[in-house]
Amino acid sequence: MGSRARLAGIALLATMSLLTVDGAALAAAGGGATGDHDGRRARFATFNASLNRAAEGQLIADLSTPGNIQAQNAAETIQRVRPDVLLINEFDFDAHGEAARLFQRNYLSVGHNGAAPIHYPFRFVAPSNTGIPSGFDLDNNGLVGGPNDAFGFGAYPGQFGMAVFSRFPILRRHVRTFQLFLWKDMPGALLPDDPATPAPADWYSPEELAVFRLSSKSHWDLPVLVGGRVVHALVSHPTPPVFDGPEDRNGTRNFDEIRLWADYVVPSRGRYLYDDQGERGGLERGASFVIMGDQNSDPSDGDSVPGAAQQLLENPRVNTSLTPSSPGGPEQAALQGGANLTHRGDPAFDTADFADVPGPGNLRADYVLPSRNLRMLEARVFWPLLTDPLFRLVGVFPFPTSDHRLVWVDVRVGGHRANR
Ligand SMILES: [Ca+2]
Ligand SMILES: [Ca+2]
Ligand SMILES: [Ca+2]
Repeated sequence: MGSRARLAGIALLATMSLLTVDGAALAAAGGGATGDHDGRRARFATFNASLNRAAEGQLIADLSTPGNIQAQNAAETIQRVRPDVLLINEFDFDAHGEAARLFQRNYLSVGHNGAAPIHYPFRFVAPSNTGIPSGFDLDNNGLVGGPNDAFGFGAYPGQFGMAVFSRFPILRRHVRTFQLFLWKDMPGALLPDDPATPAPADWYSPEELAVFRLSSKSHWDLPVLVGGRVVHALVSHPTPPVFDGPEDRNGTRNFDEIRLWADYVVPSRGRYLYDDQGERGGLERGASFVIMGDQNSDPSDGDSVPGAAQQLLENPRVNTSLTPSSPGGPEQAALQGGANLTHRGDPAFDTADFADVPGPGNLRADYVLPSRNLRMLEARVFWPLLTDPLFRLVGVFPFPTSDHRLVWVDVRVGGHRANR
């Protein structure tokens, strides 16, 4: 019997044995949440905070003291929004979770510019495919080695990784990770083609496909206990669809990395998936989830494979009754011009400030997408107007914090009929 089957009963068990799990931490989790009195309102957020560094160990060094300005800005952004469950993308991985611990201690636990400190009793980090040498010439430049030949783009193992911070308990024994799932094992995978040869789908050799991992970082299913109910945080960071050639190896991979969660949440489609522990299949029917992360795909603009983001946005199990928006997105699109002037998407939904001339312009790249059985209460992108004192936290290029904006959604877990 797999861990997923056992998870069905976990909410009741956890309610019965709250204090035996981790009494102090659970009290903090319930007491500090944005939560209404029954603890079932929860704020889920995704933030590509650009807490990556060029050299291994540098992020730990930067976070070891409280003086790093960019990390202060990221922490203040989080303190202003006060998420209950937060995914940080581009947070360099280390095996002992040292960077995440230091970010909590030296940055989140310290108030910045009048914002209150914020404490997350629960954290999760795990290995990322970025920077792990594949041993193959994946970019076909005639050499083996370097960031482009790693299982995911990166200069050292774990660069551009992920970290989750939570005020609610993460059910660690029921976490599923998909770091090792092979791209070739996805039925109908969009395997890239070398246009210089007549054979189809042959950019990667059979030997390369035998080891090629779909996830450029990892995909994690983290069951979080909110008000006695389990909500699965489904987090990832698909590769940017650019930085390649006519074979579009990154665009096709981006599409299928997004597809992993799109299939995972639909029971009839997710049977082919296997996690890093060898367990097969996707989410059980009726489970609640929130898909979070920088998907590197805008539904209408930019360079991803058409339909990539729609796999989630038009998914029968995903709740899109509200779309996170900001006042700053339209203001900056108008001020920055360039590619933004020809975009089809509403700039109020933009979450990333990319180059405009030349460049893709500002895009909707970062998503927080609850399941339909969670009621969406509010949805925002943290992108203040130029006149707002907090604009200093987002700024303009070169950015004081990140080229991405924090995106958050409030949901109500249980107790109400879900919206459709
Ligand atoms: Ca190479
Ligand atoms: Ca070919
Ligand atoms: Ca821009």
